[in-house]
Amino acid sequence: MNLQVQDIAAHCEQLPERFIRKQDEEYGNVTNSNASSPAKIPVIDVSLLTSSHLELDKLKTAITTWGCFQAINHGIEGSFLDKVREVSRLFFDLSAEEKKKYLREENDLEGYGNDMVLSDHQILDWTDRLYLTVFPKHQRMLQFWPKNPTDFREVVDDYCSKIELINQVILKAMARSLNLEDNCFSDQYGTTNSKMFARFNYYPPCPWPDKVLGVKPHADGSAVTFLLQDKEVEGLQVLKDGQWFGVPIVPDALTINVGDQIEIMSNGIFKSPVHRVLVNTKNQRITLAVFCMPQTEKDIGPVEGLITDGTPRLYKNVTYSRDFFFQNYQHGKRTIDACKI
Ligand SMILES: O=C(O)CCC(=O)C(=O)O
Repeated sequence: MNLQVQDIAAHCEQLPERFIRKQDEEYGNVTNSNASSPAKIPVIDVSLLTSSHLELDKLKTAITTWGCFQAINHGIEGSFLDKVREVSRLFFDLSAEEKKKYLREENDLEGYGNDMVLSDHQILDWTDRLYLTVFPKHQRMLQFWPKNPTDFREVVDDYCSKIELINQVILKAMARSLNLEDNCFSDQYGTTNSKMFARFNYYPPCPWPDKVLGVKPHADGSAVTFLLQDKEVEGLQVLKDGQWFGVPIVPDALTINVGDQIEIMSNGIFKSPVHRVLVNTKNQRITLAVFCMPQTEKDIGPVEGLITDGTPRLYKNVTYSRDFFFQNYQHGKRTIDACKI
């Protein structure tokens, strides 16, 4: 098992070669940011999505252009979001010895650790993670769920249940924004509830921020992703029209993005955006990404109502498994390209 990035940040005087981004890789230029342009990531009021056509139109525009938005009035109290941030921080604050109790197996994602290494050429991300399956409940691997802080499990369970409620609202709103049946996306989830993974991301300060990335450019394999940003430290950027835009911190908002599976189900109308994370020299950053998606036993594909003579089917029906996604992701490739007709 490699050293955790937190240990490298604390003890190494030289940046290990394996983290250095190459200028010639796709999107390899770490400094190519559009920091001078004000970010225009749309803000959507979730409480209006069931009643306001205007808000539905805003949602549609947001996810057909940016693929993401800042969700406000989503129903989770700011004080509870702070609690989620606190248990996440307390976990990463534990000693290295204590955290290693939750270390993932070398070839598995579940648990605590840094990038899973799949090839000698892979460039590593400047982040440590705790990766947990949350739903369905019977698939939880509780040996990886921290016992310390003592309320970690309860808080994460509660948070993810609340996220699932918002997820259902968003899936229906997406469908209505296209004049489709409310359940046309959720029907593809099958009879069981969604699958949900939580990824706690810890980015230590880095003396070489122009040489590394917190997370390499990628799009998500989920249907929908819910990101709880750090309260103070920015770092996330989204690619739009060939430019990187910083995603600002909006108090108490959740940053929501479309994943590959909704891009496929919407036959390419909604975009699963490429995004990446920059790091900085001074401040650690902690975020929590929750990935919601159908059970993998079920194939997904474009909704029939969206396929017409003028808008032919763009994607095959696929079983979008975690392994299928990560085989491409770790090599910096987009999994969705393998789904195109
Ligand atoms: O930490 C962030 O801002 C984004 C994390 C992310 O993209 C991921 O976990 O896939």
